[in-house]
Amino acid sequence: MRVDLSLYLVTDAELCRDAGLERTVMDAVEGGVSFVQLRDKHASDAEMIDQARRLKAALAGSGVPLVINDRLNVALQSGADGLHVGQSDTAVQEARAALGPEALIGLSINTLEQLHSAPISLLDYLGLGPVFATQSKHDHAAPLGFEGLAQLAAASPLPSVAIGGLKAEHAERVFQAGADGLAVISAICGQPDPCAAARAFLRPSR
Ligand code: TZP
Ligand code: MG
Repeated sequence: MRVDLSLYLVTDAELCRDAGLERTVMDAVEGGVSFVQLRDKHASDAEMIDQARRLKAALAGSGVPLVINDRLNVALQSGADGLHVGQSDTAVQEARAALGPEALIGLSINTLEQLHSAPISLLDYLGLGPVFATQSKHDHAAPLGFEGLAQLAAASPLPSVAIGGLKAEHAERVFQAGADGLAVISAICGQPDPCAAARAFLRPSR
């Protein structure tokens, strides 16, 4: 399935707490977010299923897909569009078998070795990162910089989205590096105006 990864929002429950998760996501979509991943390391499965269902309903008709971070059972039970997994999460083969051919499945990649061992035919896209060190993910792998990102993007047979410490000012260099989009948490979640924060990625004021 073709996906628009150009501006990929990853949610953070803590950062979205004040404004509300749904409110933040919908404002960001109005500003141009093209893809949403629900990520919550602390919620119970039941809470996350509930959040995902509400987000999915809010996004209906927008054409913006919703995928779930890590938790296959949440993806299965919420009606989300798919799953994003890291290197040590549910195996892609298991996720594809459970979710079926139409689901969107993405995999995080930090090295060429990981890229070469990825089950490409079962995947829709790759997340490449972190580009920079970030406080939004505690145990993140070594930062790639734009050069490392370019190496991975050049070797990727799938659409790819860069992640990790990215701000609107990095958009041009990310696309120059060959990625198809930017994935962000803190540049949108917790910002006073998530709509404007998203817009800044699409229409840089330079
Ligand atoms: N995976 C690699 S870096 C990262 C994730 C989930 C966090 C990105 O957050 P931010 O705030 O955009 O740096
Ligand atoms: Mg993970």
